Amino acid sequence: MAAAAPAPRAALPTRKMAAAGGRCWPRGRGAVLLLLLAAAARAAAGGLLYPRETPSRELKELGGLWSFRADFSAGRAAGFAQRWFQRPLRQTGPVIDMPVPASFNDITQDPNLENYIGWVWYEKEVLLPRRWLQDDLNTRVVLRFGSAHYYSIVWVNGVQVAEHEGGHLPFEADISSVIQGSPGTPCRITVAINNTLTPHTLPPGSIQFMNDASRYPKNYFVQNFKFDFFNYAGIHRPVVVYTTPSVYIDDITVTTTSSENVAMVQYQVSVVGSALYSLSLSLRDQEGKVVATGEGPAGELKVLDPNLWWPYLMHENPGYRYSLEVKLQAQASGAQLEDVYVLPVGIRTVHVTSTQFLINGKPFYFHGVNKHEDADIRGKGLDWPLVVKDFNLLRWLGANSFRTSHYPYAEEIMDLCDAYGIVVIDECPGVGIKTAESFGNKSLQHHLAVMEELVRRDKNRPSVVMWSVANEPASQLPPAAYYFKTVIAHTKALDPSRPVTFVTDVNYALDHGAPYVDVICVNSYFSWYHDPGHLEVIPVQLMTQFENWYKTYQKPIIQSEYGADSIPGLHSDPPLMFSEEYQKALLREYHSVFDKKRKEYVIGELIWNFADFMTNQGTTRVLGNKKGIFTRQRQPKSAAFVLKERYWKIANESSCLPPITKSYSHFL
Ligand code: BDP
Repeated sequence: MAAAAPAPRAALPTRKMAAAGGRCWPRGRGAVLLLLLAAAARAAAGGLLYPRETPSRELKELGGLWSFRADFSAGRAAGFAQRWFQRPLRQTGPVIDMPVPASFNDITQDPNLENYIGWVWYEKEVLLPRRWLQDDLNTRVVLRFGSAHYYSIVWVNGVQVAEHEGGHLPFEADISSVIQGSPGTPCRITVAINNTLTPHTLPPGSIQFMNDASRYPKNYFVQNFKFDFFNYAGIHRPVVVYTTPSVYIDDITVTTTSSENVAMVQYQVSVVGSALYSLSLSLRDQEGKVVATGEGPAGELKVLDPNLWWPYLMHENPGYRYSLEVKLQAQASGAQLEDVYVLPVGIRTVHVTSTQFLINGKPFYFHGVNKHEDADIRGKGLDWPLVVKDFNLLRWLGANSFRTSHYPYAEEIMDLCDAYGIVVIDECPGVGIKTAESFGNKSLQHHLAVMEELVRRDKNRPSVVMWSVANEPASQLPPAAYYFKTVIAHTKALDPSRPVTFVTDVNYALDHGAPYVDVICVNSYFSWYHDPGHLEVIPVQLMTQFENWYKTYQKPIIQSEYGADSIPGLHSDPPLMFSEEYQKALLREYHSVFDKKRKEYVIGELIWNFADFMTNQGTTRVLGNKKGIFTRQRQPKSAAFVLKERYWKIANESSCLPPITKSYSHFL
């Protein structure tokens, strides 16, 4: 991009700098290390329950139009120098309307905003209910962001309340003391967001200055990264303000086991605000009947004849969830307080053997997709019509699973996976880790913190059956051994109940991370990136791939990516690359090998990709990546029908419910 201004040489502010109004930029290693330590500390602290309305909690959504201003100044730092957070944004200069949630990139006709790198500013003035604002020490008011890309600083009425590194995951701030005593006056929320990537962010990236004046304009710079999707930025997920009592349920952790006709739900509840409290729990089935009760911050609930949580197509009633109502009674400042939180709970088990993936003791075969959060205009912003359309397409296709390639998806999407029984491999934003620098200690510390945030967010979700800590890292580099050993051990310590993997495209004999995973997830693009046009190489190359991996590790294998680009409407027989026929033929060649190997140790196949998606511009990308079996507008290409036929066939073969298509006919 041609920048009128020098690029943000050091784009991430330290906490101190932000508190001081952001006048200085961190320079050396120390500043970033401090930042990472702070991130680690933040990630470890407290719970982050999804905000829900309950008898004790109120909620206000802040979606809609926000004021927006990108800082095009030299160094991108005018907003901090002029303290834009201290007054209404419109008084600092021209603002435009920006929808939230949405990426800002595709909303205007301005190519400089589409490709903008640096700080952008968002602002919303909100009238909060009077009862939240009275000087009432017993109400806590919390401002929560579902996600913002990538580095965020938040002020309320000019006072900094939050700072968060990383997109794709939620963060929140207690704003009670900042808003008290001003009923009737709108409260001003200002957010500064920076989308610059560094070698130590997830995903990693770097700013490159093009100093050759004979080839580039003055102050020209680009952002480099090694991942294949457009680097959308902005406030991508819902922003809400919600209340709790001042003594509140901070976190709940639930794990489940089951045998024969009995299930156990182990729970742990943490409370903040007082040591003088009592907790009672009741578990209700979908008819509202209480099936088990408990007391105190930790314990076990016994459920007789449980309705297990089953994946889609494995049971006639998939995605069964109980409701765990947690009730807190506490004393605070002489008052009796009550907090209530209701958590959906699915009872299911997950086990991995050397050849199988078992859900509730039954072999589970992943026949699914890889997705992206991506669509026209809204970019990566959460969009309900798109979300529901995608789930309808998934179920039409007969897909029972997806991987959240290559970052955690919105909580609202995860809720639907839980509800519909769509099984999830939950991936963190560890994509494009390709340089030795990104395997260093700074990056490692940050990766650990991100895994903490992800596990904290999704640990109670029955749909999540495995964590993926990265996609296609340079795991052939020697430092990858210690790096993945550490990240995987840390993830297992955070959550001993789920297997952990990362997705590799490195040769089985060179991969330093594979010894630490529970399931081998391997990507390959035979007859596409390798031997392009030669479909006949697939059977031998794919067979060799599987046998080598299995011989080396004796662990079950998922083909976590395979596919081919196709331009919808482009036809060729015999099949040539980029035609719909070639995409279909390539899939079929892969399928014939899967069919042999799934009788042995191959436990899944995930197509790349569910839908076409936007990428950086490049000579191999035609308005984005076209490996979707659906277009970006969610219309099926011919390959979608090939997969649909296959997935329903596999489901029928492996289901305990003959004939399964009958029970699910409404999706066909
Ligand atoms: C794989 C990556 C994925 C890409 C895909 C492709 O994991 O993110 O989009 O290749 O090139 O290597 O289509």
